[in-house]
Amino acid sequence: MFDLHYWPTPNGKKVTILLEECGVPYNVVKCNIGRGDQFTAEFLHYNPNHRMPVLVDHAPAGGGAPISVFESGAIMLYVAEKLGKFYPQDLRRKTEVQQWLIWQMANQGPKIGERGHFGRLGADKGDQSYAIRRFSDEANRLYGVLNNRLYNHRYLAGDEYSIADMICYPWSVNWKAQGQDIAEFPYFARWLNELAARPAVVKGMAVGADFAEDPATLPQAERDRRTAMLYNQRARPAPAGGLL
Ligand SMILES: N[C@@H](CCC(=O)N[C@@H](CS)C(=O)NCC(=O)O)C(=O)O
Repeated sequence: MFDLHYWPTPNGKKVTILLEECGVPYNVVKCNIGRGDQFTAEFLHYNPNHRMPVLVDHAPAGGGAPISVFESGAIMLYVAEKLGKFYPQDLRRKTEVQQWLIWQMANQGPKIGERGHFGRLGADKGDQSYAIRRFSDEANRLYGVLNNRLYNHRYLAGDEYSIADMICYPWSVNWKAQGQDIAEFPYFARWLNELAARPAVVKGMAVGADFAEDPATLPQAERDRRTAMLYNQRARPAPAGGLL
């Protein structure tokens, strides 16, 4: 059985899509990143990078203690390899999947994430026009990369639907909020529509839809605490007594 430490964001939904596609049971452990659950001692033990998702496999291949995995890309590879699904193992097809999966982790996620960050900032944080233009352009470039790949391939890794598609999908659905015009990317639109119609994608995207909190219901002191915690994060000090 898998435990998935999860909050309904694009990085979390990559994994729920895969688990739904595989049809395996899993237990969602709420990791409320607005409240700061990613900084608890238990969570930091799983992920020193204090970011969700984290997967804990209580029945790893070969037995023994549970295995925990952080970084959504590593989780996708772990699950797909364990279950032997959506991740072909012959050299050429495996390499195609890996390069598109790592493309997502190194490009689409970070750049579109920054587009969202600067786009959400209020006027009290100063003029964000350069940052918004910079990351809107990057998002546009990346949609173009997807579009050009999908021009003559049905799926990102070729003819077969794989974890490369699943990892990109949740970061692709909000093109409008990212200032993009989907009419510019017809091959991407064909792929997006096909994935959107898959029942497991619909189910995976909906996990945690009822988790949302209305910040307006929180006391002002708690809202201030959350803002201070989420913005301007800097290095956490290492405990004393380590290897020097
Ligand atoms: N590269 C990481 C990114 C994970 C990540 O950024 N998670 C966000 C939510 S989408 C998070 O936990 N944020 C908590 C915070 O900002 O403190 C992955 O793909 O797993």
